[in-house]
Amino acid sequence: MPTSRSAMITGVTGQDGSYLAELLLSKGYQVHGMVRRSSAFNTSRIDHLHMGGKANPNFFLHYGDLADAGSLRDILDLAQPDEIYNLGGQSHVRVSFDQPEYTMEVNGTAVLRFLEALRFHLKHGGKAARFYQAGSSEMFGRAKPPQNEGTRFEPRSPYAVAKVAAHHEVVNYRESYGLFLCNGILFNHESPRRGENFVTRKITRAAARIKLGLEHRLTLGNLEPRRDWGFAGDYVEAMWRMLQQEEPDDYVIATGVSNSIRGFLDLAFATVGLDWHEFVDTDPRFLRPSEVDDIEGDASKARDLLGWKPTMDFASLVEMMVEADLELARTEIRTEG
Ligand code: NAP
Ligand code: G4F
Repeated sequence: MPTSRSAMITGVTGQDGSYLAELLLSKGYQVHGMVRRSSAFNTSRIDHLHMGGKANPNFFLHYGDLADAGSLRDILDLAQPDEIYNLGGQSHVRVSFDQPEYTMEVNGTAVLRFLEALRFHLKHGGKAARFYQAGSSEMFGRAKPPQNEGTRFEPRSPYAVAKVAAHHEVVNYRESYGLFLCNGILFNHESPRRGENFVTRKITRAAARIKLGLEHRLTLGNLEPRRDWGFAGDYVEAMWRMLQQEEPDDYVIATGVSNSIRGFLDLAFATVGLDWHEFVDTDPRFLRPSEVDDIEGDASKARDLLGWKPTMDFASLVEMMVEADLELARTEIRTEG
């Protein structure tokens, strides 16, 4: 049985999971990450925590899947977590139109499955755990900005519909059973660890590779939507703060500043001294059947109650991501001789 505080993270192999694992380990937690089985290695974002000479003795990985109740129950039983962060899911909005049923399964129904597993765990003498649910600004859909905790959800994708379902499941279980359950409503957050098929990373990676001659063109979809982009490292701090409060609640986490895809392109290509208009094509295959045009969050509740505010502005975020992708491209060139 663990003696220090223990946390369970689903989605530990993802962008947010990797930053959160680092944060919790730095605070002395024992961290139990759930990893889904894949035919190829899927742990590159966390290998520095569990492999080689620098492996952290407080970091444990367990096979499991949000579609599999038994694995959830087993990990709860083994880890006896004080805190649970449910970050796992099908996180790509465009893909949710291609896989709507699967998206509802792992982003919506799985949250109910997890909450039931938690109730089972408690009924059978398991430790009471606080629970964080990874909600999204996509839930606001076409609601007018700025959006806050009181804004109506108007979801525009199977992804967002599933996240809205999960949000209400968490509120319902909190009210019905008195459990410590929180919804984070997080606006877009990015980093050098962002998946390569999200628009920010797609752009920073292409800008770097075009600059170094590894690629020549970048093809995107709609360049008009506006997003409120922050740094993922800041956002996992907010998740942790939510679970340290006296009472469970729901919080919007955002920077309060929005930019368009065009604005992101301007800064990313300027960082490498290029004009994006010369390199970018658009293709309808990257369009969505319905789009979220404009989101910008009002995180004043988080600022007032959690003492949280973002540390990185938009320009620094873009520059950091481009610099990281330049370094990766240079390594690729060196490796290939
Ligand atoms: P991400 O990088 O795509 O990571 C998603 C994680 O979920 C990965 O570890 C993935 O495993 C895992 N996963 C997928 N399907 C699973 C399943 N069936 N069972 C167990 N694990 C599964 O996403 P992220 O950006 O870190 O986001 C974390 C969470 O926050 C997601 O739920 C996302 O929807 C939500 N969110 C993200 C943002 C954002 O801007 N980043 C904003 C609001 C909300 P593999 O590595 O094996 O694929
Ligand atoms: O980078 P995106 O795919 O992120 P999106 O759809 O805003 O979702 C992300 O943030 C959400 C928080 O609000 C999370 F809940 C979700 O899990 C995910 O992390 O697209 C951003 C915008 C969209 O308007 C999209 O239409 O960029 C536009 N876009 C234009 N060209 C593109 C592309 N998006 C992608 N992925 N690829 C393109 O080529």
